[in-house]
Amino acid sequence: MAETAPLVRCDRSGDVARITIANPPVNALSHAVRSGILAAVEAADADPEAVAIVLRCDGRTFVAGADITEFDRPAVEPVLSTVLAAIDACRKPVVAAIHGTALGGGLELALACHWRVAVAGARVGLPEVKLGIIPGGGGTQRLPRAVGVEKALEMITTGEMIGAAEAKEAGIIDAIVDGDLDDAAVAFARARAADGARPRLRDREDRIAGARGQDAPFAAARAAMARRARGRQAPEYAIRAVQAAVERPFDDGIALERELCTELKASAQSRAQRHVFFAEREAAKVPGIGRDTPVARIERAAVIGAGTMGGGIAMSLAAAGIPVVLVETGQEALDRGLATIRRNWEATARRGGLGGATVDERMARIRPSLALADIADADLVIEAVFEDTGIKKTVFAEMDRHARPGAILATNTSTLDVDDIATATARPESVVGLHFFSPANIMKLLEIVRGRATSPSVVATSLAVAKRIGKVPVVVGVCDGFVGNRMLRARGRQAERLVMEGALPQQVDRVLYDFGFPMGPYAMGDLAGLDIGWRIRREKGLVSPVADRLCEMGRFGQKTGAGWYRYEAASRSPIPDPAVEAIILEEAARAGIARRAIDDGEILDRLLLPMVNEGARILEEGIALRPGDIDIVWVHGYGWPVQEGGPMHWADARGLGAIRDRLLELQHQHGDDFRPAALIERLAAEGKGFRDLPRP
Ligand code: T1G
Repeated sequence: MAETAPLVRCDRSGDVARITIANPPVNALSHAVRSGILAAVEAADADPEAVAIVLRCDGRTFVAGADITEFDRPAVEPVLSTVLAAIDACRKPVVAAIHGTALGGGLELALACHWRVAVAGARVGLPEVKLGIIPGGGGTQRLPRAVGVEKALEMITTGEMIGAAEAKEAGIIDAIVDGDLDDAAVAFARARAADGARPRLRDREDRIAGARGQDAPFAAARAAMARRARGRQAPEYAIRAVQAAVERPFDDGIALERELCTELKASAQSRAQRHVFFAEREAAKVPGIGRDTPVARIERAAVIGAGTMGGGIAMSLAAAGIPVVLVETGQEALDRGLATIRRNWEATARRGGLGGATVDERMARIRPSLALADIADADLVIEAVFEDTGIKKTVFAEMDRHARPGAILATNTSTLDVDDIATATARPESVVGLHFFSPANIMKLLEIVRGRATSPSVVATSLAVAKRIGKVPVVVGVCDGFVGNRMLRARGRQAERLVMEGALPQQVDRVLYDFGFPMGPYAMGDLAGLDIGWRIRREKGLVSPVADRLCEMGRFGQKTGAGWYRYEAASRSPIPDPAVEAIILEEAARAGIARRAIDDGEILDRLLLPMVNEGARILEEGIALRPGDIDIVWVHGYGWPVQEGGPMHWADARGLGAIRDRLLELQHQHGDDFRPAALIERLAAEGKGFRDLPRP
């Protein structure tokens, strides 16, 4: 059997010991790696020929953290803090040589070293809160001692990484090296051996002493997290751990940190967030799309339609460095689209979010045009015109005529039949749906809608483009509404029934807000504009009594100052409107409905269970490959709270037996909208969950 390469090895560069971690793909700190580092540190420290130690990694990155796959198992010694204590005890200077992303336990490993050097492109962070936990390897105790309390609180409670220059400025990185990192780290270590310095962050007090007895920085962090991470436990636990770093001796703080991290690791929120972490990555793995599937080079793109969606899509492409031709039919619409793009980037620039680029540099990547012929050089053409099949087919016929052979022709449709649109071209194998979510330059979800004829290469290229422009892709099949909007409609039907039967918009919205959504269906409708749904209903001959009356009154939502709610000048805060309640009462009476008080629990079940039910049918029909894909659609496309893991994970956590029983109850009370999907019946009967479905 082939000898497996050691996960950790130790060699010498002259009089400097080098410990190398080689655990692809991200050098995660598995038990074997931790054991290897411990042995290597002890050996190097005992080596009489070695005057210093460099800790480095093979591959594309320094250690990116603990091995998350080990979290569901009991911790096995040596745990990370045991390894870090051995580094603490080293008599020789230990230098961490950082490239790629030193994250979580990786940064904690580096912080336990005496010195840290990095290449300019390196990034560091403590992203544990994104997994529903807090740093468990001393990060909450050492980082404040390196960068001060405020910066440490910001980094730990947000989980965001920072670049090497910022990290040096803050006090994490001691030197940014040019040229070969290894050579530089060895030379740096040798120099430190000569000057005898062995600074340990655990011994430093200067950056935290000023915060002793102060509540302000912690109160400010709590206020920030109340807005940014509403309902999540981990940020609060992180603040407590950092507060302990200030108020308690180092080892007491370490003990509290470990206690809090261990508690969170076992929490439902962390299980949900770890599920989302892996589901995001799983969603990009599509059967039949492998490393050998050709991925086309996308060097130039074109977007047809400079409206809200087209403009946002053009921004996403341009921000990723892909030049875009933005095509409109009229100068006024084109100018309006460009002005909106510029305004958005100016706002981003004011927040320092353009990553060093200027607004003009970004705008220069978008070439406006009134001629569809200008898409001729594009490798990817994305249509974002009016949501009407006829119009889209006309545009696709023109795209087919002007686009170069081999170009991908994508539609941003949010519900329409991609297979039907593809019939307008002579190249259906090149047609795909790229369903962006508004605002397209912000929302991370991208539903890649695979038509019957869509080629594997077009799917593979769409996945690559999604990653390149910072989107989270989910490949879905063709049906009305694909995955997200099809489930949203199921929820919307119940929201409307609940308001007719006795609830009010503000109660329905509050129930979902309290569950963790950024807003409920009524506030969301007012934000998006009620006229959109109204047009679709009229085209399909559908009626929504209250919503139709609001639209007939010109109440389209925020853009008209009133919709389901009213809005005072320049405010976006929804204000319940008695006029709307009066309309609801009238329409309920007209429909012969005896209204009743409806409790929050029934509202939540009647909103979320039909979504789970529809999700089960989507899986039965093969429109989604896995339940985790559906979870990713809802977390990244509709604001499902990440600490609840997505609708299918949430249903599994509640138990499909209980879900089935509740659906049957609701079916008995409210009709066949709640008839359990066959898949739920089967899994519940087998005592299983969606997570037990075979992986595609
Ligand atoms: N553990 C296990 N597997 C991991 C992993 C990890 N920490 N990080 C990545 N992977 C897998 C991932 O599932 C994928 O697998 C492959 O590596 C490539 O990842 C003690 C307790 C480092 C920025 O949260 O943010 O340390 O799909 O596709 O886009 O206090 O991975 O190939 O089978 O994401 O180049 C803290 C999580 C852990 C970092 C690279 N660390 N990782 O992104 O590749 S908790 C994190 C990332 C902790 C300590 C605590 C990213 C990345 P597969 P990828 P990428």
